[in-house]
Amino acid sequence: MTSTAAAVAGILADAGIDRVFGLPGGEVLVLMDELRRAGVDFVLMRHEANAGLAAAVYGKLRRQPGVVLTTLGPGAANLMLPIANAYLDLEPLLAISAQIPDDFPASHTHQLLPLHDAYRPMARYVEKIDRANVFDVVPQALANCLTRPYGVSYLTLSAREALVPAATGAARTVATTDRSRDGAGAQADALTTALGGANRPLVVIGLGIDTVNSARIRRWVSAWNLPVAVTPKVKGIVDETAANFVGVAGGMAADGVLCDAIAAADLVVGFGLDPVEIDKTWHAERPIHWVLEAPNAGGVVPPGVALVDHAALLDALLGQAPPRSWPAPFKEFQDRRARLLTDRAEPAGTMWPGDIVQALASVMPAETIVTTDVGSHKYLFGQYWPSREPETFWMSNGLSGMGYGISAAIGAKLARPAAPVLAAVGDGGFSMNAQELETADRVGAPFITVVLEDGSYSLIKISQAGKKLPPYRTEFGPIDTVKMADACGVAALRTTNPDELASAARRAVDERRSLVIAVPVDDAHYTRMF
Ligand SMILES: Cc1ncc(C[n+]2csc(CCOP(=O)(O)OP(=O)(O)O)c2C)c(N)n1
Repeated sequence: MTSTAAAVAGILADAGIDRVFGLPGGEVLVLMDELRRAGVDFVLMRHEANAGLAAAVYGKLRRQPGVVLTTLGPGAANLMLPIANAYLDLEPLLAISAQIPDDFPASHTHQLLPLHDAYRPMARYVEKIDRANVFDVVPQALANCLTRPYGVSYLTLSAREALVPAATGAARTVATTDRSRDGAGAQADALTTALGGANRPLVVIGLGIDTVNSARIRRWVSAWNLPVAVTPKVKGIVDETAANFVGVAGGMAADGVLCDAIAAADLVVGFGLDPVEIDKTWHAERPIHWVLEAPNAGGVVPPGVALVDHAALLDALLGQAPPRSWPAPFKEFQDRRARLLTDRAEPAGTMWPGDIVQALASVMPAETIVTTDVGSHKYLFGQYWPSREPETFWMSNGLSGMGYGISAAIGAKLARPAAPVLAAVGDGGFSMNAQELETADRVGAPFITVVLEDGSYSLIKISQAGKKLPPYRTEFGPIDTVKMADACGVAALRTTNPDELASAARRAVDERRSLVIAVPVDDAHYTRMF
């Protein structure tokens, strides 16, 4: 007889899930053991939120749901951040937690939380697994995560039900939504006509593009020499070192320049553009020629827009000659953007933030996966890290939740063991989950962490000053980054010398080992770039 827990484990293993991330409690031990027996590794982390964030990145890179498993009550409550993140950052996440069995006495309220009610608004599929429904519910949950836009499924399984024999059956086959191939030719013609009438067109590529179409969209924007911008979460979909790259739109450094460029465009093509990444309202205030393959976050499709298969549309465009040429209409904005990085203030005892990006970019291979946490450093790396390959840049931007950088680095390194991984984090975010450095080493996921030390929640401090409020409680005392890394068993150094930063990072890549590099920065310098 197969227990319900064994059935869950078998379905996940058959679906190609080889790792589940989490932190256990007594109520999930049986399921964990069944996962082990099914050949699914349990990646033991030090906080459920970090486990969920890592799982989602791992899953998205492998084009399957990331799976996180927690106990009931507090462990399940700690899933709020990764579920919210996967919901707004469109990452495929299957979260499973334990729950109090239904037949416990009503007076048993210990650790009882309304988990389904808590997560239903963000998860598109929420169910309680039981012996009778397991072969239906688990495949449905997996398929829902991969239905675009990617998202969250949430399942509970009580420790009691886990042990009960499952009803006999086989896992149901559930298809994810297919893309309509209709209308690609007509939409290609409409876009060509619109471009033919534009002097300053700007293609803004967003989170709604599938990276399988990276080669096609690169060919198109380069063959037609179209000016192109991207939103942060699709950095690398086009080569950001190419001459037609205008910048990263969506609240990063130099946002004023990008907003000015968008305002100066006489045609904005929103290619998979999802406003979930945009913190201003230009997406609603100016006409956009939408080219969407799937609904945007929250299931939104702009009025009158028909979804279209991007591959078919790009193939149709590639079969045509460009309707005209556009000789660098955004050069002035590209120059302004570049100057903000290089017009350096003279740092005293710190490193110019722009030097950090440039030093690291000069030595890290193009296939390096960069993750960031949330704060000023995200704005810096989001705008200026020169992403060259798809799926090589990961940040929380729909939610913008701190704690992402190190967790995402673990998920990314496990998914792409051959690629160097670099996490750029602030000292505030680092102190939220630096303990996962021990996890990374233990599970064989070494990466480089660069901690930009400014002794403050600098993005918030800058915002405080911008609102003309007095500085108040946005600075914190020092925690020695080097000692924290050392305590987790990871080598570390501190430097304000760009050459030393670059050579230390390169050595760690060559030696395939973890390294933490603390870099003192002056938070006032960020304001020159924002
Ligand atoms: C979980 C969470 N809490 C609070 C915030 C608000 N917030 C955004 S940026 C930021 C400052 C981050 O400080 P740090 O990690 O040191 O990075 P820095 O801004 O200094 O680069 C804060 C508190 C958030 N985005 N996420």
